[in-house]
Amino acid sequence: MGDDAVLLVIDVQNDFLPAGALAVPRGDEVVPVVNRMAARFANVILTQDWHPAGHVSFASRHPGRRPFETIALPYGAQVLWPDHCVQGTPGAALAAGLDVPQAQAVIRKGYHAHADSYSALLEADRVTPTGLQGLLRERGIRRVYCCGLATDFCVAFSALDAQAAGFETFVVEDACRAIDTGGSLAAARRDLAAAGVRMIASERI
Ligand code: VGL
Ligand code: ZN
Repeated sequence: MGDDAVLLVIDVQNDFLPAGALAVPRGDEVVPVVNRMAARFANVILTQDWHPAGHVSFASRHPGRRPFETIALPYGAQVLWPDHCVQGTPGAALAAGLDVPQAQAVIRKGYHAHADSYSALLEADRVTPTGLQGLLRERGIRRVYCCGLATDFCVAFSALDAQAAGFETFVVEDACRAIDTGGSLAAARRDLAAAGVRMIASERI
């Protein structure tokens, strides 16, 4: 792919693999697909979910609440998760099988204790930027190809924000896997289609 395209590899981290704290079913299957695809991109950027201990998205922080319940926070509805991707822990590390040494940047997100950030561009308060949009613009990027984990959360939110920011945005469907809780995958597919984000197969890139 040309200099104006980037492969955005979302949260391919140990905690999202089948043995991880917030296991995405068959999440490990994206790794070889991502490795193969990444070899064909001039630009590759990775993201890491990167929470402080006791993060507001952790069910363990909310007495009486269980993972996968939804609560209301000042910025809106928040799904509660098992503790995951705590800064500096093995679970937060990139998957060992990920083979993309050529990646040019790693964007960390979700590091503010009181706000989540599924999106690689904008936190859940919908106003705090991660800086990725500026990086992409300065680098002359026009097309963003999203892949990784999980389809219905961090991949979808990142793709929606990239498209809204004016990048031509794709989700590489076979290079993603979903959590699918409470209808989240169907909702994500609907939102992506409505926003004009295109689904594409890795073999067609
Ligand atoms: C994610 C839930 C919580 C993701 C991150 O990477 O999709 N999902 N934190
Ligand atoms: Zn998270």
